[in-house]
Amino acid sequence: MNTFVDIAVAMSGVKDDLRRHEQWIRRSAGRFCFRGLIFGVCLFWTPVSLTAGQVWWPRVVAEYPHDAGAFTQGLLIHDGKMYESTGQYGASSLRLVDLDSGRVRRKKSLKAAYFAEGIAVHQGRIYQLTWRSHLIFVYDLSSFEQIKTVPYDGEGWGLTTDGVRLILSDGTSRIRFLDPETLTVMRDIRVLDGELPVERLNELEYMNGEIWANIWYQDNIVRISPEDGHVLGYIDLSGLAEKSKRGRENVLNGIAYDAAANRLFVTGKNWSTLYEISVMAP
Ligand SMILES: [Ca+2]
Repeated sequence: MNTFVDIAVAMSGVKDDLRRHEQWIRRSAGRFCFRGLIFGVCLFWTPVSLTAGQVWWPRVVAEYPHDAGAFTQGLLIHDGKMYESTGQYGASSLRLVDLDSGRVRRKKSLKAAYFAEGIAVHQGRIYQLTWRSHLIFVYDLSSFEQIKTVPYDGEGWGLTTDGVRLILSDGTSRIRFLDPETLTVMRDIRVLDGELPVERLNELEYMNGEIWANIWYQDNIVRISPEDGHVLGYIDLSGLAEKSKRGRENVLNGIAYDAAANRLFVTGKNWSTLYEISVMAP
């Protein structure tokens, strides 16, 4: 999600690294086998838990300018308008962004003490997480006037909504469902790929009955069942990331789905391009 080497990352340990490595091997094997099938050379092995059918690829529909100064931590579309939350201490903001030009139409800057994270819109209000301040800021959607501040436990990374509950990630494999009024936890799930937890879940988007999540330092989006947290599949966005990354921290982050128009957008931290994509199952 944010700065350079984080202590928590360093302490996540060999077990975590082994898990990620194993996940990578299995995913790579899945891609290899799928591509191999296309060329008629992968006839001998199919990975056990991540099949080729679970990895989707993007097709770029359109490209739009994106503020390369925006350290994107939250992205969404509501009533055809794009909203963005940017992070970093001293640079955190809530923005209304013109989709076509990338220009910022309205901006609320946060105090330097706060590192902004994910955002979600619910009933005329926009909710904005802070990384480690244990606070959610609630604003009027049209004016960005702050209505209230609500405490919550743990870190805040990604936020979205299924229309009833807020859905929150905190950098682990856990996703919490919160009551939008009280911010109390109604239920939670662990995101598992087979039996392996998927850690570092970051920016979120609820779409078509699924939760989609960026994974910090990965070029994949993971599709998650909101019912029990099992992984439904991945979208491989390594091609876009290779084009857009300018440094280690400029990772893929930001998913916005316009349900009314059935349009899907992705970007990354400090990327100069916002991509409208469609995804294709093999
Ligand atoms: Ca989002």
